[in-house]
Amino acid sequence: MKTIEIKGMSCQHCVMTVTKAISAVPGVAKVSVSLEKAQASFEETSPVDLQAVRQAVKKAGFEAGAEK
Ligand SMILES: [Cu+2]
Repeated sequence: MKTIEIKGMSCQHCVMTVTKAISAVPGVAKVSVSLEKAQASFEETSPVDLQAVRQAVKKAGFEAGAEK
């Protein structure tokens, strides 16, 4: 499982948006986003390009920080 920091989320709607965005990245499964911890965790069914995850988060209007 991988976990990355997500900046800019303020409500459950943001959580939904980030969850959807990360879920669409190839190889990603079981996305779990925490508003309190400001992070997103996911499983990999195949190696995931973290840059693609960051890009997807950015496109959705948020910022992905460091991997935890
Ligand atoms: Cu929100």
